[in-house]
Amino acid sequence: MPIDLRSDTVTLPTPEMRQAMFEAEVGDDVYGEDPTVNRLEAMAAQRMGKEAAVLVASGTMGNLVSGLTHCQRGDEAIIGSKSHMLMYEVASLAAFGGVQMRPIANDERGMIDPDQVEAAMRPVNIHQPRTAMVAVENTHNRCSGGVLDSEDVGALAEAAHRHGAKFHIDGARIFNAAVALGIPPSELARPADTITFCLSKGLSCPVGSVVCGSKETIEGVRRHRKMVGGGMRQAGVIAAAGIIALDTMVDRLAEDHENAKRLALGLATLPGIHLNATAIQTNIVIFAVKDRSAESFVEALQSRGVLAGVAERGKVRLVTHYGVTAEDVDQALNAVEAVARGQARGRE
Ligand code: TLP
Repeated sequence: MPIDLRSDTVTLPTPEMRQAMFEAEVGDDVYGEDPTVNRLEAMAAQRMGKEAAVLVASGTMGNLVSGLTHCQRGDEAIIGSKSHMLMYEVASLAAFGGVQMRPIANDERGMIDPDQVEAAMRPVNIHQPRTAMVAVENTHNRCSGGVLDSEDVGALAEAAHRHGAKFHIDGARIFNAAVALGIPPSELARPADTITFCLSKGLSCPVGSVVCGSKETIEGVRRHRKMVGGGMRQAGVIAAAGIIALDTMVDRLAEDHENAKRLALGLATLPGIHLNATAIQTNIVIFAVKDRSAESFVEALQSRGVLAGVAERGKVRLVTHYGVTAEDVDQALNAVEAVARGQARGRE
């Protein structure tokens, strides 16, 4: 079996999840009659300190239906230049919502500068779109799992709200951020009008994400979920795994963070590999390779039993998760070393 470090999306459900899915009490969720979905949504809202929540098929759908709820056609949304919403969601909010996406540079940690957000806010002017939403990502995927703290999100929310825009958090990995900071996720979600988090990544569920917000906002999100075909029926089989995830899989994310740190510190000692290992706070490690493409590096790793991903040009991504042990990390480091040294000798 290869060591699969491509993503935490490859995690498999735990035996307890499978059992809970098998036994789940279900009903038609579009009628609001699935007791297991209702339970998960109540739990999720409570964890995020919000009034309400709605289960969606994926993180991508959660971000889309949140954006559709906050923005009208012809509006503008301010987002990070390296954000998942900009890079990897097939321009869904532009395509389906007619929303113009306005990127602002993410720093190394995934933060965007609140002053730059302020400066990008549109004045009321007949020539210009309305700034309807500011969205940030926490943790930040393309910024090596970087974490925003309560002060960061507070400052961005304030900038948005001062100008009448809504504040959305793509919290696909918000539990990783909360565990890294040692605070409840509700503290990070507090200033957000909507927050999406994924059950299907480090929390190891087979499918599902949740959008949380005020009762009124979530009614809008639920309506847009239906519009994009995301109204599911006996979705309790999905929600059952989500309940187990929230109960049993959050605290253990600290292990993934330790493994990522171990991996990063090991990588930093290898020739031809560049990263700031001390900056790794959560479960995503991105490193640059010199004098060869990230694609060929990933291919060479694969032949040595390690699956990795390409983060961007010249950069390789490794993600630790529930299916990866400390021994796997050491083995992966050996494989990377062999590829890196082969590369240094021009042989791999
Ligand atoms: N990220 C995936 C890929 O799409 C890149 C991964 O392997 O990391 N927000 C963030 C920050 C994400 O990292 C992802 C998925 C999503 C949203 C979308 O979630 P899904 O895959 O459930 O649509």
